[in-house]
Amino acid sequence: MKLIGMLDSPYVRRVAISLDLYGVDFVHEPLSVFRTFTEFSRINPVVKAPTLVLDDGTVLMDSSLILDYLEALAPADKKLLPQALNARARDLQLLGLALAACEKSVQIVYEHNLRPAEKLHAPWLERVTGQLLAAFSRLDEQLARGDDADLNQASLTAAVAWSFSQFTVASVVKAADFPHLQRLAERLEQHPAFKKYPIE
Ligand SMILES: N[C@@H](CCC(=O)N[C@@H](CS)C(=O)NCC(=O)O)C(=O)O
Repeated sequence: MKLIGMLDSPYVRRVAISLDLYGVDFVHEPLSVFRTFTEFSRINPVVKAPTLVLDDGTVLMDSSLILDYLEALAPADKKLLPQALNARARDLQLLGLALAACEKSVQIVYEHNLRPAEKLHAPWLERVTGQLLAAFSRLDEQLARGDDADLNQASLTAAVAWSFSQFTVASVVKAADFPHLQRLAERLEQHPAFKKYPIE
């Protein structure tokens, strides 16, 4: 398998860390959706990171769809989502919040980096910032019930989303306001799978 995309994408990073935890052999090709657009488009014409190319040539995209495939592939003792319905619903709730936080962080980054300064749209930025803070607030509240959570898909994605926000939009997302997320990420960033696939 080949994972295409750079680790400065939280979506690519959650897939890379998950692949490592599942124990799946893969090659990482850190192509940029911006700087190496043409090379990326030869693998996936839609140019979305992450892209996962399976050994039979099937091209998957969207981190959650890729992880759906990998979770199905994983043996019972390596699965990262709970099988029990209640526990699964709780983890999917956390994942929804973490992924919304990733999306809103990325939108803020794109608004600042891809648009000419005079074309920044303040009401849009304000809306997205409010959504981002709402997602992290709910996530932090949920984690308050147990930020000693095991390493699983929900906790790893929450930590990846948090670290990404601190890497890109820390002036908007103040670490002191989200102590449980900060603690969770500090702990999981020490795990070998996180260290192997750092934000860069
Ligand atoms: N929902 C998607 C989001 C992926 C995404 O937006 N990735 C960004 C990089 S962080 C990307 O491909 N950007 C290029 C583009 O959208 O044109 C996922 O979970 O994989």
